[in-house]
Amino acid sequence: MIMKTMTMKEMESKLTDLCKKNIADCSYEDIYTALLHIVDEESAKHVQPVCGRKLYYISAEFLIGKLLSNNLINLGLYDAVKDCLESHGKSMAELEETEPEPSLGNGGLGRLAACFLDSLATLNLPGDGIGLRYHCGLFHQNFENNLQSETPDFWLGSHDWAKRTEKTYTVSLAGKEYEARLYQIAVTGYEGRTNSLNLFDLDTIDPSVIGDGISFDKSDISKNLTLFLYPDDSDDAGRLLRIYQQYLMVSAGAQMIIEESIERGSNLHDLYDYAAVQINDTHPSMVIPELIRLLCDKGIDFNEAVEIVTKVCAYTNHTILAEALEKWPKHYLDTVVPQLVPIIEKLDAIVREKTDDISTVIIDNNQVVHMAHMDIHFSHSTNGVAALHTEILKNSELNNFYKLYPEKFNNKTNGITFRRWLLKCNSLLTEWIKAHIGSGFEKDAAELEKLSAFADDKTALAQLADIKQKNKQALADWLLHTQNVTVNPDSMFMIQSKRLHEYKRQQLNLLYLIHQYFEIKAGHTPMAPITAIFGAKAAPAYTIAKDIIHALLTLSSVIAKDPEVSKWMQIVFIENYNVTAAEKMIPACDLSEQISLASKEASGTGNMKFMLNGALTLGTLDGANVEIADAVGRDNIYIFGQSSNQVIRRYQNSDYCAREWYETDDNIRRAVDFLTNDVMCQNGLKEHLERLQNELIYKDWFQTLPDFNAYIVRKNQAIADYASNPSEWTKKALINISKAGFFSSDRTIAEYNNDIWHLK
Ligand code: 26V
Repeated sequence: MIMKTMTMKEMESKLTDLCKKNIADCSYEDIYTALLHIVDEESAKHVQPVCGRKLYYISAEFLIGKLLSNNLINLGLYDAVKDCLESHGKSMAELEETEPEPSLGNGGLGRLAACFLDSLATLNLPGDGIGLRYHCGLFHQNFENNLQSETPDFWLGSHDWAKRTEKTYTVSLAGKEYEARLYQIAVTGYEGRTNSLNLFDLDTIDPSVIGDGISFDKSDISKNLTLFLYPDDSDDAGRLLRIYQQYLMVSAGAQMIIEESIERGSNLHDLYDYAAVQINDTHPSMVIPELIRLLCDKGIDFNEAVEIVTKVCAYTNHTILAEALEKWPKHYLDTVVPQLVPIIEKLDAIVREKTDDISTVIIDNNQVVHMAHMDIHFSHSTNGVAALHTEILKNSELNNFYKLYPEKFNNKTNGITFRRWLLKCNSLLTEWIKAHIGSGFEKDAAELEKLSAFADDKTALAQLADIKQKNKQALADWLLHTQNVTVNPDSMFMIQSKRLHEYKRQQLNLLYLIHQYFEIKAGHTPMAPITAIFGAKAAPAYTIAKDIIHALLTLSSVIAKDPEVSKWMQIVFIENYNVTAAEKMIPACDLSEQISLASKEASGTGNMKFMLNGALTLGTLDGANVEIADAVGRDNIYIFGQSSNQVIRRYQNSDYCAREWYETDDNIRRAVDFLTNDVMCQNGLKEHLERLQNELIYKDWFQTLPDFNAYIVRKNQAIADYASNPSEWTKKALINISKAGFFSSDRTIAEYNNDIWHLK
């Protein structure tokens, strides 16, 4: 049982006092505001003094999602609030709709940061987040005429979780001084301590500089600096703005770290005993030279400052995609942060002194600054986020660094918080688990293993199947309510939800669906009706990603209009996919699509959420899929496609030619040709469909075509298994749930702490 800290009656009288009226007469807005107050009061009781070292997790993204229910669960107040509302004819679901979602992240990297904060607080570890208070989170995605368009997402209302403080830090940007104001969001642990997410902002931000859609005047940083998460970086002004944002976060954060450490007794020579800094990808990398600069200002010798900072900082790499590793022309830094440039130059000189290997320098011979290189040289730890990813870093992408510093490299396989991704989003499954193995798994996720004792228990399996069915019905209801889409809950739900990127290969799924369309037309119907559900936003300037969305939406219209096909398959593309949508989709999924090109997905975390909620994975041996496959065994997962070694070899030899595959394989040609046939062009835009078709035939950077036939075979096998032996399918789902414990972010954070941070 979740620990309860207030009875229903106590909650009722508290809410009535705060709202000054009967609960039945309150609006949801009244109740939400009162609960914000109660959560504040309760979470303040769990703030604890820091003993010894404190962690600062610096990240440009914290994709926290809605906080109310999660905080209530973590504080043991959820049941009291739920019962109280229900006794007055009100529902938690409607209350949740009142809260705007803070979408302060793009995808996995930001969501991981949010899961980590939850686990730090739950494990009673002193660890705060440092980031930015964006006024608009990730854009709101709209579909019109089967095309994505973007509008700003203003999440800040009159009542939100980020509390303004009186604390400000002066930050110098392009030689001018700005005041970074600290806002704080309380992070409540599950029966644990309260930490803080520290978000910086300027008081002078002015939303009136926003023009059409999400365009805005980029000239005046005092008005636009924290207006948007990751502004468009397709031009110089956008890229410069990104550096301005990063430095605001890093400089205010570094000042805060030093100030807090001094307050707790540090003389700065011993900063390592007071602070650990985890750099989440390269966006916060400037914290290294900034900390060195601040220490030198306090009278510490440069070489000692470098040593101190190297001991304090650790770096996490989240991708091997070269285009995602930040490198800035040095003249950008000359403009934005001239105070850091001499320090970065000195660091580069140290590297050049240490090694002749030009591939590891910080400032290369074209005057480009490599942020990841600075991180690896001047921090004590570099980690990848899944076993395969770390091996690829060590053996290929960062091999030259690994040879220099083998001791720095380590793996930390990602995890997810079970509070949000099980307790909050799937109460039926949570109750079922408790009824079978007790509630120990809430604190120790490894206890889920005990479920394996029920793998052949017919009653338990029937209940589990019933829960999945109810969750599918709930998703169907939600889709009707929010998107006006009707789906058949008796069909098989196969879900691919994640950012839209060619390496994640939503286009492979698209080609499969076209293939199915042909098969159904030819009378070869699938063994069960299928519903393919997508959730994905494409970066506003990423043309091909938007073309893939267009093709999927167009195909969805084509199928919907064709009764012969729509009996058997439906495509649903959920508009504006976000954490809230994920919480509805994941519990309802039968088949989880994790089909990236092997070697390209660093880890994935959606794969873990689906598994925990009893979906089976259809995936390549990529990222954490490899570890999921090892955990559940090959009978309980559908693996297909080239291996990462095959892919890496193909890239090395440059011997992949998409056109040859297209010309020699009938299945491939039939599906690719369909993209621009008459029926598609009547429902969509030829220019977009043709561009995608040409991309697939002449480029296909992420090798969709070589995996196509293997994907069809495995996916059809999954459909056949699902349809022909439901109880065997549910048994596989049970085994997946029972093996999900390893993927708890509590385990990940415990490993970071044992190996890197050493917090008490
Ligand atoms: C960023 C960009 C930006 C420019 C264009 C292409 C591109 C492609 C990928 C990225 C990803 C940046 C880092 C990132 O978000 N990595 C994700 O981190 C997750 C948490 O560790 C992990 O589960 C995902 O596999 C990984 O993609």
